[in-house]
Amino acid sequence: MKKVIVFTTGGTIAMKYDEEKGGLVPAVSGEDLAAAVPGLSEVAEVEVREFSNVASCNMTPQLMFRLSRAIEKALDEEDAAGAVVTHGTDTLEETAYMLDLLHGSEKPICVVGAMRGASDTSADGPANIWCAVKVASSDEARGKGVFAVLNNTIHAAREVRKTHSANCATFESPWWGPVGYCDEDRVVFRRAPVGRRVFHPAELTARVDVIQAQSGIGRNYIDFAVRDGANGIVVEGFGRGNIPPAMEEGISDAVKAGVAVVISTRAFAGRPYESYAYPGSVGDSKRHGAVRGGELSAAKTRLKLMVILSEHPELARMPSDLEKLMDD
Ligand code: DAS
Repeated sequence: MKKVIVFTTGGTIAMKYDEEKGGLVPAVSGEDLAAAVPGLSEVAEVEVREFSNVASCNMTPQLMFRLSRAIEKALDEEDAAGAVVTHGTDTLEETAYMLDLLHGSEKPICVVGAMRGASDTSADGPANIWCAVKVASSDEARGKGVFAVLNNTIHAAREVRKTHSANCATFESPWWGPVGYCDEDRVVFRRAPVGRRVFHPAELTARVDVIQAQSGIGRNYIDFAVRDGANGIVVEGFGRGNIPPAMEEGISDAVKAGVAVVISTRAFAGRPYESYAYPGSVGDSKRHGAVRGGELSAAKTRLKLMVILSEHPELARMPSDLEKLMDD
């Protein structure tokens, strides 16, 4: 029987209703989480390692990086077939993507959460964990990177988004759809994530801020980020990546100060591009020193830029080389 190492980090999946506090709070240990899944021992030999027990709004890129280190070390153990991470759903897609950026081995990693607490009626945690362990121990998932596995569907870490604040079918991969599904007797992939790139920063040292373009805003948030010590800024533009023209001079000064500026899009899918030539267009931002990002959400563009600038800080001053890495 294959062995899967389950890292628990917290989230609703490990929460119960607290009468006194009037809401769900962290309450379930890693061991109890696994013990509550009927039939899990028939899927794989499961070893639980508690990493934390927090709501996922407490996760930071540094914690994600440390989690990645712990998982990669565990997966170096010869008898480990794969890993599962239990996680709050709010930032699940960020942790999954950070792990994916750093994951070079063939062994699958599945990040799993739940929309209902362990004490709620029809808690979805046990079924989700069962599927995640099944996928992590499957041959089908090998060599394909990191996944979010919930509601019987398998999503690529790079593509998945939380799309509903409460529904159990919240995770979707807008535009692309899931890569596969987990059934009672099998794991099925209908497509493979392509274009994964793995990075090897020694530490996560770069700080990157996200600034969302909103109608009528100017350069002040950009100026603040630069003054406050950001190494990179992701500007989440409209549609094709266009932004209010009043932000452009701020971008120019940020780039002159050695801060990398990457344009992403507020749109759910698609990539920014220099289709237009008016003030505030991506072409204009590039003339001011910015770099075009790719199809990633702003949150994931931020994580990728953090990882890249941590490994290659010199790229902040090499826009065309940085763009080749960011626009993929
Ligand atoms: N409690 C939230 C979190 O920790 C939501 C969840 O897990 O579903 O992210």
